[in-house]
Amino acid sequence: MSSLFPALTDGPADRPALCFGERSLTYGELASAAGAVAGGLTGARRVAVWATPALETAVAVTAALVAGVTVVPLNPKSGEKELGHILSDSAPDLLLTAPGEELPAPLGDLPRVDVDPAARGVLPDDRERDPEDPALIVYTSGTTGPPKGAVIPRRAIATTLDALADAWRWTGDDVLVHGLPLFHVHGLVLGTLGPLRRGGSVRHLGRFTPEGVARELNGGATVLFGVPTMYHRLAEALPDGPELVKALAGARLLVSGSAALPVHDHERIAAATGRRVIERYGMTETLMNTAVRADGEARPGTVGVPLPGVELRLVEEDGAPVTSYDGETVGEIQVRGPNLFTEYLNRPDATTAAFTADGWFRTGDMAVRDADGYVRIVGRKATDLIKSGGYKIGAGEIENALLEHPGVREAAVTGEPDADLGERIVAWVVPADPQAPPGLEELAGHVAGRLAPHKRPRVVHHLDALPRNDMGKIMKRALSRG
Ligand code: MCA
Ligand code: AMP
Repeated sequence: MSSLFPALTDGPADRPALCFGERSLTYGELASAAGAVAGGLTGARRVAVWATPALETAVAVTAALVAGVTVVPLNPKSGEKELGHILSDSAPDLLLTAPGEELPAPLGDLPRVDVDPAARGVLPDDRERDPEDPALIVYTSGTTGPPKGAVIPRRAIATTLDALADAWRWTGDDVLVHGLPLFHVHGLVLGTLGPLRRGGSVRHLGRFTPEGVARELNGGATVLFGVPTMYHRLAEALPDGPELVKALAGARLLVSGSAALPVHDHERIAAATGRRVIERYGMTETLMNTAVRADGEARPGTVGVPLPGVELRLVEEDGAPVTSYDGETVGEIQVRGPNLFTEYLNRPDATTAAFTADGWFRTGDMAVRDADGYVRIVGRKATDLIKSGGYKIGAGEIENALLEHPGVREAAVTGEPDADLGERIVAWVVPADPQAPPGLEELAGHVAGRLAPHKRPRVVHHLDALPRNDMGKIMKRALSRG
């Protein structure tokens, strides 16, 4: 396999690579800084990275990947329970972090390496590394239990980024802007490793704001990546933002992903700017599966066509593949191809269950296909998976955290539509003491502190009992209907 990032060694050294606020690195500087970090990784097999939206995170991940060391990106807002699970499951040898970060207790004795973007070293040669070697372990929620670590090999990263380059004519001349977190595939693989593989540059906003997007797109950035919540906030800001209108109108590509972009937001942006946002569809386990191509029709409500190398089929309840592209027959999306992960770490049971006997990955997403092959996602198989702000959140994980609160006797969690977040997390709680039920602030703080702030409930309902069927199973549909 060729190098993951050829531009680190082959391209002009003075070409801009990374920009986080006031701090930036050229390819020459990044190669040197990553070389210095890589020099400190001798003997390490797997490292955790404290993935703040900062230059150090990008340097740390680049260094580890070039050195052939697997990266476990950590959400720096993870609560103790979530962090404890990820650390014991992935057992990293070291933690890479920006200097000065105060780290929470579960990181305890893990040896710490402070990343210095100004350090100088010699970059290792990664051209002979095995494409099947694990590059990243990204934790992703399921319907029940704690998050699972998806093991993503080097070839999946190279394949997906090259397929997107083909679909979007993405080149080293592109300057990408985004404000996505760096501990998930969207912001890390697509948003950071993507520009580096192309030899282009990324400008990270640190924190997403419509003003930041306008500033960067008006200042030379060409492509924007975001989750639908970000596009919703852009749509809201457009009526009072002539600079933003100009910025979006002038961009080469506006790309949304991680959840469905509501047609209403799509149309508002199109009406105000004359530009259509295009969608692509992926998963932590599969990286990218489909995309609306740069030269294709940006049809609202569709995620485009399968990317080069990706086999995609729809399968009916009885396992029979859907054969008609009629825009109506619904089936589960199953995919196969070099973009897929290898396994869930330490979870052979879950890995086996995720694939069919002939190697198709079951996405759990339900879709139809139009006559010309465009895929439209219409729903999800599991009601216990919630997409909020583009984050996938398992209901079971939050229920377990709520049950650990002394004021909670029983708990059920559902998602309900939210114009900004797509879905918001709703907790249905039977209090231990009906006279003193724990309120929203209390329970939100409890979940945020144990798991992560984006997993906190936004609404809490108190009930005398949860609706259950004859088997004792909670009837969530009855809850959502009120
Ligand atoms: C509020 N906050 C709290 C609490 N209440 N913190 C602790 N305890 C509480 N009780 C804080 C939050 O931490 C945050 O702090 C601030 O209040 C506001 O938070 P919030 O309302 O939750 O949202 P937001 O900050 O406005 O976030 C919206 C967002 C975010 C920016 C759109 O949801 C986001 O970044 N989404 C991206 C998700 C993503 O990348 N998904 C990719 C996975 P503070 O202000 O300090 O931060 S999917 C994927 O990778 C696949 C492959 C794909 O297809 O892409
Ligand atoms: P995650 O496991 O966090 O990587 O999230 C993957 C899930 O996000 C997929 O299974 C889909 O349900 C959803 N998703 C990603 N992109 C899109 C999109 N463009 N439209 C609708 N859903 C999407």
